Amino acid sequence: MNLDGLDGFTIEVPSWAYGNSGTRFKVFTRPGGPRNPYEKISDAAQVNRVTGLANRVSLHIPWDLVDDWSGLREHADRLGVRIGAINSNLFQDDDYRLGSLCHPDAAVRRKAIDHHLQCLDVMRQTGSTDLKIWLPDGLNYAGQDSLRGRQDRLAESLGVIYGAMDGDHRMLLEYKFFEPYFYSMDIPDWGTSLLHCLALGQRATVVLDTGHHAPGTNIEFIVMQLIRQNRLGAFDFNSRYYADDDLIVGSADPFQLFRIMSEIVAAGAHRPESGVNFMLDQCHNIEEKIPGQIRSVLNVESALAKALLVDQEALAAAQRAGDVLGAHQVLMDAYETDVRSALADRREARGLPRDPVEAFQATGYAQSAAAERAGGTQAGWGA
Ligand code: RM4
Ligand code: MN
Repeated sequence: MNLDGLDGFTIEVPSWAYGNSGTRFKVFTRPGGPRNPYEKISDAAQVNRVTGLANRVSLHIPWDLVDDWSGLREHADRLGVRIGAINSNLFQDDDYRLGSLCHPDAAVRRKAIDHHLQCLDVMRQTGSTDLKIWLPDGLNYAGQDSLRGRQDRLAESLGVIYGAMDGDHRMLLEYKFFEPYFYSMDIPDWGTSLLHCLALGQRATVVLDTGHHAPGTNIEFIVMQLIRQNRLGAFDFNSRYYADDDLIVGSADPFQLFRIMSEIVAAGAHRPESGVNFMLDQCHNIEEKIPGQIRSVLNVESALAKALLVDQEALAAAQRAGDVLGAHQVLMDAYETDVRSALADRREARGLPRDPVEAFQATGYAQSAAAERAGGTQAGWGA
């Protein structure tokens, strides 16, 4: 089984997956939860240690602000990981009730822009090159504000942020079709995100969060189209049944994940030089967090491995011949291949444990963290 295409493939993990999280009704705490960004990075590094696949950690600002960035950077270095995308936060301030970058009041827009300038500074301090923006702006009622006026304000605000970026910085612009507002979001879909990116310039790219679409949306089509335009900057992987469920990627619909990875492989976008940042954006509310992240990383690896097995020549031949069932069969043959032992062999050959979850449990890390971190204030979703 040729899985060479996995060489160099990595997945970025989010700092917020390790802190306490919960539902809209209850944030659950568990012993050993990280109390600060250093401990979040320590937890994240465990995922890389047993999978060899996750050497970057995304930060969320201001949740992960520290006084000494070089200290945090060295801490990450020592643990074999580095700081990845810097995520801004436009959804936890009273001033943003009616929006942030789209707000009707120029002073609020300025505040939101300034927050991004702060994020750019964090990038300079941490060596990060990706500024990730999820815009929570939107309307709950028709007539509440001008739909068009808000797009104009957004374009202007993004232009200021883009203009402040360094030459090696990228803007990653996320879309989401509903929530926290329900009549209209200001970046509800990939088309809107892409239009803003095209207007901004080459270094503005779209983030596709797999949980941010209406049920039934053909996500792999969007993946194909964005790659075709050279504007797929990043993935936020997770799974959904109903809304933005943020469950473990590949748990709800592994076949969808395979179809997405097949479009990635068909375009060669799994290779590091493609510039697509494969990230997780998940919360582990009821399951253990570090094992949940390990499982997630392995699910993406497994879907990619299967996608690499697609016989591209046979597929193209069947498509040329109009052989509908034959072409479909080529995909299904790859999807139905059991890649588990081949992946375990590959891990072993690279000095990694065959079963990463089991290996993590055997380290006793969770128990030591629970003992060492007792008594402090745990970082929650938003702290
Ligand atoms: C949003 C979006 C962003 C994430 C926040 C916490 O729904 O997916 O990527 O940063 O949640
Ligand atoms: Mn996301």
